[in-house]
Amino acid sequence: MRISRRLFSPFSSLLTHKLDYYAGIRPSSLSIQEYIDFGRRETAKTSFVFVRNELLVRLANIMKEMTFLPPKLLNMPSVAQVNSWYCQSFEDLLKFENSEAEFYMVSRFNEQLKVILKRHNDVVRTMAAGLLELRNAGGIDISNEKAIQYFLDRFYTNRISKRMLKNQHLLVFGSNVAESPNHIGHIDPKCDVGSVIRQAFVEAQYVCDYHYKVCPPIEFQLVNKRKPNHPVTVVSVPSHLSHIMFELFKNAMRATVEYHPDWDSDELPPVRVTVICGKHDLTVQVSDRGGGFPRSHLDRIFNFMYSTAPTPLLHDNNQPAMAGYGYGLPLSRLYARYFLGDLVVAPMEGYGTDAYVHLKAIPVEASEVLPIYGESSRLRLTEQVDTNDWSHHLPVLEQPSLKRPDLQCR
Ligand code: W6P
Repeated sequence: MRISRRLFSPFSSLLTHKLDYYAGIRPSSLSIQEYIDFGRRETAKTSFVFVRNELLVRLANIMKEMTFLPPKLLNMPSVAQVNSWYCQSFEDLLKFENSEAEFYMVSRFNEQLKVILKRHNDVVRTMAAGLLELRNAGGIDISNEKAIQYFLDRFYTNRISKRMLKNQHLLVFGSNVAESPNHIGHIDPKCDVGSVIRQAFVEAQYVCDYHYKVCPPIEFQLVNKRKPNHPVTVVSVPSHLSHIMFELFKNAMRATVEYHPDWDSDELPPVRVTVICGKHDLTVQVSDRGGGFPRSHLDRIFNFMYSTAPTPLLHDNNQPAMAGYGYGLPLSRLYARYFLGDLVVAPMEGYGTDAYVHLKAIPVEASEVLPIYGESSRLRLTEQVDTNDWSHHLPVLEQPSLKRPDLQCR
């Protein structure tokens, strides 16, 4: 209570009341099919009514969780900054709470959404800065590291979902223009998986060549079990898939190149990509022969704390950084899980690594996974439920070190 009052000090009691009200409503999870139907059937006005309410609900649900973060973290300047953006956006949306769905009101709402999207552009980077501030202040221990990871998974999932809602609304009913007339907002009902993956490979190849002057080739196999000899298409958000694949390719390429120093591109073992489209699941397997790493390191490749590099090693000339310096993998897994897919990494130490991306192949089955604020999430954030009910020695977790994360282990 003390925390929430401090955090929302600029907030009137009315706003605090509204926050509690909207945080008490469960977010409505939509399936990809529902997003499509919505885009086809609804109007700018009905969409306005739905999006206005749903954004307030999703915002309030995560803002409420934020108040239960360790106070040490909440007090870090960058985290306070992020929090103030959230408060501001909540207030901005509340202004439309009782508006009639008239044309000019809907366009004002759309302009407001654009302002909010822009305001929250740097949330991921700013939260990362906040974690660094906490680390430099010596404020991280294992118990709150777990709570922080739990929170960030939910916080970023929530962010992905709100941006999806806003973008769908603006692309389908606003003046923003979709990538193709066949798209429904960000959704491509006939997403050509093979071409998205190849494009992501080319982009990763560019980054890899830039960093290492060499790059392994790709070996590509695509099997359509549903419609043999047809291209694999799936109803999906191409930007999410391409984000995930780009990240996986950078990791696979980096491992391959660093495991074979001084080898030329044409000598390097290829990154093998296998795409299988089954009845329910579409699976993409990415195999590298980059030496793998011990299974005990699996936790840390998805750990936000561990992946926070002290100085993001962004390259000069605005070139994107190579794998391993950022939130690529943990965020990619959230993108995959957002519509009930997954990202699984399976290392074979001494040889290489397999990564699997699973996506729902059936649009009605692909529904949003959204964090819901409640007693259970509050407990996970505040109680240290560190059960010790197995006999093996619990691994002594290293403090996240200040050196850059080291995915490789030879
Ligand atoms: C590695 C580490 C990794 C992470 C994700 C995907 C592929 C790979 N390969 O060595």
